[in-house]
Amino acid sequence: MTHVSQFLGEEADLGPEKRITILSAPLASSVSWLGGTERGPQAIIDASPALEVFDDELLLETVRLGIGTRPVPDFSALSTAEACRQIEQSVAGELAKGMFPVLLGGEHTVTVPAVQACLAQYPDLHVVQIDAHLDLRQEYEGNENSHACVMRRLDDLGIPFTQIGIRSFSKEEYELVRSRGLQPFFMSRIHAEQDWIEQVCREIKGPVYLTCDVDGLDPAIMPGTGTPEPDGLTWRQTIDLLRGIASNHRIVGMDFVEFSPHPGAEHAAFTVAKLIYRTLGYIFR
Ligand SMILES: [Mn+2]
Repeated sequence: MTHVSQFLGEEADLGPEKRITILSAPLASSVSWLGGTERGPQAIIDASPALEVFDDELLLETVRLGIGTRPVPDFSALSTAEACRQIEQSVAGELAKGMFPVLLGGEHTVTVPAVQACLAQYPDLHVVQIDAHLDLRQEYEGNENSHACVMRRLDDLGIPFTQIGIRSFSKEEYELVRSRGLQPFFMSRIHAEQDWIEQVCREIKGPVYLTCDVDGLDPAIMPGTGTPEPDGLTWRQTIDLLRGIASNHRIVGMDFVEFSPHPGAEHAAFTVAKLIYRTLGYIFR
């Protein structure tokens, strides 16, 4: 199969002056159940030319903002630490050029170096996490850099965060939430409180780094992930949330992680591509 080299394919050329960079981070070193996240970025890029560049909600051609795509690197021979070093450097490089970085994972671990790069530029950064999981473990299977620990590592850096779509966690993680007085947006809370999006927006104080673990979405629309959990966010809930955040706050960088292509569920890659495209439209309109 020949791969597409840029997000949106040839139609990306409709935006000659690039302001947005799609970066790929195909890291897959800490797989919990179903693998394949190393193939995630390319699968999202391959599905993206099927998008209609005229956004059906925003009624504009977001592509004209200028969306560039960097080549997908090969991380298979790198240690996690070296891959993370390269990710931090690439994101920092894009920020220094005034570009808006969109990182495609890969496992969730890639968020840590991307956030570190953004933090250097925006010291009052606030991380918004869409996810089925809290990812607050101190370590998982002996690995502190597991994808199951990513928010704990950001917490170690003292970064404030808001967690949305949560419906799977350990006793240890729940006790940490209780003892620290954290108030994640569990799915039970989202179902019970009609104004949950306003609550999310009120909680955010600084510029936003958005990390979207695609398993936050319901597996019915997002089967392409290693750890599918029932009762996830619908498409409508997800885009309403992202529209709300982008309308009220400045988003300075984002990632879409933990996507893994599964045969027979090709629509999932397209769904991630559309989610990225729609979110860019909300941010830059
Ligand atoms: Mn997750």
